[in-house]
Amino acid sequence: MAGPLLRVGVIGCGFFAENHLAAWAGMEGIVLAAVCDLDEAKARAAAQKFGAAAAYRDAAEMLAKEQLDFVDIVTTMGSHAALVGLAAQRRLPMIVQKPLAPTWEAAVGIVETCRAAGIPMMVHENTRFLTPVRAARAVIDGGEIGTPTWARIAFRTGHDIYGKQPYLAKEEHFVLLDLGVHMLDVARYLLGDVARLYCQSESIKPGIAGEDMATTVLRHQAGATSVVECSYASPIHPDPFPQLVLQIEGMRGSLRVDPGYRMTVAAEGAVREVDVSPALFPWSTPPWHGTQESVVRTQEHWVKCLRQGIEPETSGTDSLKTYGLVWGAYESTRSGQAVTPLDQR
Ligand code: NAD
Ligand code: 89Y
Repeated sequence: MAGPLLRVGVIGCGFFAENHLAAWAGMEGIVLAAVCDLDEAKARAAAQKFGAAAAYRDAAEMLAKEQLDFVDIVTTMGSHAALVGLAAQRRLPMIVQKPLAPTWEAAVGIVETCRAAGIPMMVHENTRFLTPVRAARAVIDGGEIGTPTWARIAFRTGHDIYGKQPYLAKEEHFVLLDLGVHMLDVARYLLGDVARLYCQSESIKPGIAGEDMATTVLRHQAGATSVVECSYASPIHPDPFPQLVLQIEGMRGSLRVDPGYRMTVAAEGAVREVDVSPALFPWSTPPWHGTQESVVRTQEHWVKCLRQGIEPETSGTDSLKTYGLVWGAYESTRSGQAVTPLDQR
């Protein structure tokens, strides 16, 4: 551990927080000081399971009573602005789960609140921290496939995501905001920022409020084109959930990440296969192990940046570029036109 112990308070002890809590509990240099959930039984169960000393049902009370170094907000997006406001009043650094907010304006407001308070803030955008995504970026950075010209970034599934996350069925802005935010961030991470985008989306599953399939075409500032596919309505077999698929073509070669954590790199007549399997922890629960490892890597990145006083990769400011794509995609779907990302206007 490089530095003093850091005390974290976690707000939200639902489905996905289990991964955050397991990651904090196992991380050197971190004390899981307190947990909080509106549902007190969930907070108490989480405190007991992950060894937090205190459990609260009111976030304001937790922040008032505990001596925390930072806060981890793992609630759904509708509560983020209020909780960020509470932490910012106490000038507490914070990491906040995606989606940051239900609207573009609210996302900008959250980032501005943190900027005005002068506190570090990072969006918990874990997909770019997946082992296969980091491996693909390392191949690009190494120059093996040359300058990227085209990419496909796809997450298509028919898995019943509504079982664990029933709130998703009610979101009017659905797959682009829930999943698109991950995939669009990966597109930015691998190919750089975006000049223009075009999107088409559909609502396929009966009874849901929002779109569950979206195809977005991005023109990156460096000249590459990418196709970002998001679908929760794909009756495919075998279903790769929750794995993404990547194909990146460059001036000298290409790479593919296929389900099963296999990366194939083809360049200048040679082909090599790389195992890009995630690490397993004692608490990993396949098929979620890839996502779970990315949660650990995301939280490690946040702690490293906090300790060193450097801006995280997915700081609030940086993340607005991703949310500018998400809300640009919604605008494009409505208008039928290609648009510039919202943050560039
Ligand atoms: P959930 O509904 O299971 O849990 C959220 C919890 O927050 C609930 O227990 C609720 O009582 C609590 N809560 C809400 N408002 C609160 C408040 N003001 N104070 C204290 N507690 C409060 O939701 P979930 O499925 O765990 O999702 C949480 C977030 O994680 C969502 O934004 C979701 O998109 C995200 N998520 C991310 C990934 C990923 O891969 N990054 C995967 C799944 C979910
Ligand atoms: O909510 C989604 C996310 O963030 O990544 C995949 C997902 O968990 C759907 O289950």
